[in-house]
Amino acid sequence: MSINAICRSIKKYHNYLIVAHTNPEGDALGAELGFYYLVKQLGKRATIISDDQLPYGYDFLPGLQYIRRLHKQSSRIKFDCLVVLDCADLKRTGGVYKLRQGQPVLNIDHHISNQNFGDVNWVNPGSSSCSEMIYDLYKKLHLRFDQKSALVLYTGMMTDTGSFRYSNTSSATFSAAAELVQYGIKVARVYRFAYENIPLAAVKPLLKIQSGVKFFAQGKIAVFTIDEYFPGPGVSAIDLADQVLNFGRLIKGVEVVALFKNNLGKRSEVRVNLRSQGKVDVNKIAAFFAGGGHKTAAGCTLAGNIQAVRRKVVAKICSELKIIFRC
Ligand SMILES: [Mn+2]
Repeated sequence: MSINAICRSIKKYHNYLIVAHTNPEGDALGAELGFYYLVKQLGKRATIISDDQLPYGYDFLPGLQYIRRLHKQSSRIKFDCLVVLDCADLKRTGGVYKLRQGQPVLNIDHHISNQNFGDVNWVNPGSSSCSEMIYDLYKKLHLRFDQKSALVLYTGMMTDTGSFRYSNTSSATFSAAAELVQYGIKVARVYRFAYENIPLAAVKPLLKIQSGVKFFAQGKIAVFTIDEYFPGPGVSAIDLADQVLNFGRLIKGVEVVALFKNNLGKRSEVRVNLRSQGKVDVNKIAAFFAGGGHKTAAGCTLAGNIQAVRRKVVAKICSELKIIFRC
């Protein structure tokens, strides 16, 4: 199915419940708010809901206050259509998908591992970000941008492309960004807000995580761990994941970066984030452990203690590297 089927659905329904994945980042927030402004422009109703706290650094996004946190009363929210954004499967919404009582699901996503769980699915792994797909929807529906919608979509595209430098950045991404920038976006400011924003309280924990780096496969794998001593006061593990992963990518010769962290609240669960410089398909590795994502950025969640999970996942990455590099 395609963008046309999504457009037909958008014309049909009037009250949307919008959700993206837990551990939300720029693209999840950008796509949610972008879709929210889109349906508002059509004179329809919408609620955005998240089963997670918002990450720091995105306070500049207009409309964040519309994102409600999932709680017991959420079951009273009325909607006639559930829109799931930037999620490869329904479980990535946390508990939000359980609010559904037979309403149709629109699935809009750019993860290659998407399970096509929706009643209408539009999955485009060639798109840089879910936010870029929402941009395409505006164009297809002949809607106009304003400063708010432009800013949230630009931010989503910028963060999922690592500021327009990862391999998912296409000429279409640049065209979309070029158009959005015309709506008064201060690119240097947005970059600063999104990237140069490490809270003082996070600096020492971050340095500790970085100095705990371990290398495997002659330096081709860099492994970081966030465990006992973290999260520190006022800082959550989600907040630092991106900074740690980006640091790993800066190291010469590293092909795969892996970050292991105890899942918030659930000590027996470990969240694994994987990044590849392009040669290794980390989506394949994550899928082996029932996760998914993209070729160069993926994740999975495993039960067990952090050392045991780390051993298992690193062994799998090593075996993939052996096939590619014949080492
Ligand atoms: Mn995304």
